[in-house]
Amino acid sequence: MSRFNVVFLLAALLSVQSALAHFQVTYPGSRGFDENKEPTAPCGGFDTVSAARAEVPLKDAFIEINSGHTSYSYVVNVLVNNNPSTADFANTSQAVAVANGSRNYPQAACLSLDLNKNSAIKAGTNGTIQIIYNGGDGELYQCADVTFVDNPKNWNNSMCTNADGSASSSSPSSSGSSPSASATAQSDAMPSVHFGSFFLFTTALLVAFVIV
Ligand SMILES: [Cu+2]
Repeated sequence: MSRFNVVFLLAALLSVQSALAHFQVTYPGSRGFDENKEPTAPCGGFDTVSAARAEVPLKDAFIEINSGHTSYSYVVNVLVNNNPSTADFANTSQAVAVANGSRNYPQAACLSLDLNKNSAIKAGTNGTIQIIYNGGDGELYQCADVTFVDNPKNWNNSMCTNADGSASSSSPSSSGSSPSASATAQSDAMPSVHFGSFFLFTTALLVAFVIV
């Protein structure tokens, strides 16, 4: 194997690792996930509404994500619309924030939603939940197409967990203030490497040094 092939292979390995480390929506299901398209607004490269909608409760709703970054900020918007266009997502009278905050641990995180913040949300309305996530390598997007109801058929509260072991209550404070996650907010300016990629990068450099 030539030196250039080795270097190319290592570079390819690194970029795969980086892409896999963004974030995923684990509950309820995302409209679609492709790590390479995740930076594409408004829905990570998936512009067609899902045929199958998850039923989400009006009270104590949450989005569960799996984060590859150790430190990140997030905003969750809800649009009450059967089939929002890209322009609708950019319209702040339609895309209303129901959660925002930041976390300082990787993997599972439960993002509580305060659906009272969007007055268009009523029992029986269809909507799209947009998750905007920033782990330090730019904004990333995912969407979930849902129907809001009082008593969802298959909603599972036990899916709301936090990998740092912190309280996994899915209820936002009754005062309607920001979710408790904002209490842990820190500077997002902190340089953020992908989870595990620094180790891989170091190993790759050492291997390249030996082979070349
Ligand atoms: Cu990333």
